[in-house]
Amino acid sequence: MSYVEEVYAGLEAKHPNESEFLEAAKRVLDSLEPIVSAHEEKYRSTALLERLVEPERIITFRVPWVDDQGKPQVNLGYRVQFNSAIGPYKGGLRFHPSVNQSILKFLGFEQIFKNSLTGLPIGGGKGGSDFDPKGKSDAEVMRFCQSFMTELCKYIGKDTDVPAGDIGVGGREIGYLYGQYKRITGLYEGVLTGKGLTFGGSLARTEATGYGLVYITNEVVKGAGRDLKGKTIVVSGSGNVAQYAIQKAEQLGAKCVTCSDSNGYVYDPDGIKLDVVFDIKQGHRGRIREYVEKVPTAQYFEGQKPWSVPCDIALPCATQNEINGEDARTLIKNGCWCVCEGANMPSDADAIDEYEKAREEKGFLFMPAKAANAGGVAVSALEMSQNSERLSWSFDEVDHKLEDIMKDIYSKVSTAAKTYGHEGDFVVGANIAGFQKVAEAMSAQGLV
Ligand code: NDP
Ligand code: 2IT
Repeated sequence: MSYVEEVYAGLEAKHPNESEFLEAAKRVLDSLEPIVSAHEEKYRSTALLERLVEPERIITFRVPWVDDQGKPQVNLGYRVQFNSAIGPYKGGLRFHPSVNQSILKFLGFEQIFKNSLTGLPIGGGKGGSDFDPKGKSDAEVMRFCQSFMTELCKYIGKDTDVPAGDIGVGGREIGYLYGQYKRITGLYEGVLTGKGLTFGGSLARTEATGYGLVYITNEVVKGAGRDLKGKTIVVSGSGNVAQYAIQKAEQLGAKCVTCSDSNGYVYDPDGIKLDVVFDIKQGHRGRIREYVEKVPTAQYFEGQKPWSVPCDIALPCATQNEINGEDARTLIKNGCWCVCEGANMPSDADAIDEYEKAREEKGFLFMPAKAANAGGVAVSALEMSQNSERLSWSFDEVDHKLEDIMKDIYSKVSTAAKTYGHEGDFVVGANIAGFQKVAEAMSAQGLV
């Protein structure tokens, strides 16, 4: 057994029920084989990989709150502080009924390498709750957020752990969380990112993940001698990431023909009209099926995912494991030649095997989440810088920095893949390039 296989076997034995976390860890460990075998003695002698796969700490707590009927409710709250070798823990909070420790460990683990790829000084963390904001009143969401922060505030701070948004946590939730943090601690500090523009938020943070995804997609496409202009794109999701991916793709001359939510997807052959999506999702937190009421030439498919729609490029922007092997085969059969991941781990292991086969056969392009969606956390780190210097930068300044960071990530990922004998394999490239800085910092800091 190789060192990475040993570490994975140990992890599987210790956490047999954490399927999402094991899936993410396996993919990373497998990719690291070329770099680990080159430094095996050093890594083994400091138990580097054994430490890398265990969070520094996990905080779990109950979140009691009262609903609008006066009935007490209890949810679970978590913060996984995974790795602080290169900076304070940084990563989003997810509020969704599916949230559990395995999902947050997978997200926190991915975040370590993603944050390293940005080149900025941020460690890896993730948190959240099984609370479902869907269908709750603003007052209920506020009471929940206040209760969640009453406990979480003991463990976070601008130099220790800086949460942000993720699924189910947007501007509204960050506002309530920030207000409660300030009220309890008395500190007006950059403890959260994704804040409103009137209380320390950064311009372009709202757009950053979607824009960054399209900036790197543009690099991937150009790297293969192609052009984004005139290309047909299939997008899943209709939340923060999907909305701004659609906006930037259109600005760069591509046409996005789908978007979705957990109930179904819409197909608009003329190109998704973003003002309609904004109106539904930002205007009244509605369902995407309403799109066809406003745009009768579009079609709605209840209970389905958009992967059977012919396209050049797919940008999955909803959730983990939303593309399985069969979906990947369908995409490729219908002409898709590029997938860049806006969501975290949207492609399951079988889907990635399909991309890999298609890459060898016909140059299929695949950029995994930890590189492709790093623009959000990168601009979060820029928000932390602005908060520290008590200044705010212009939209263009932040947007240009974001574009440069995404270009730099593309370059790091493709160079690492090539250096370690896997040219064009961006999964290996992203994992190795993200790992290098963290491994060096962990080695330098001793057995901690
Ligand atoms: P939002 O809550 O704004 O939107 C999520 C979207 O995905 C909604 O359309 C939602 O539909 C859909 N969705 C969520 N869960 C499921 C599910 N189980 N099945 C089908 N559809 C689902 O979240 P974001 O846009 O912020 O996040 C989307 C993805 O991007 C996540 O994987 C997140 O981790 C990742 N990401 C987000 C970043 C950010 O800055 N926000 C940064 C990097 C990655 P519905 O409303 O019906 O639930
Ligand atoms: O998955 C992610 O990178 C995020 N949800 C953003 C995290 C952040 O701290 O901005």
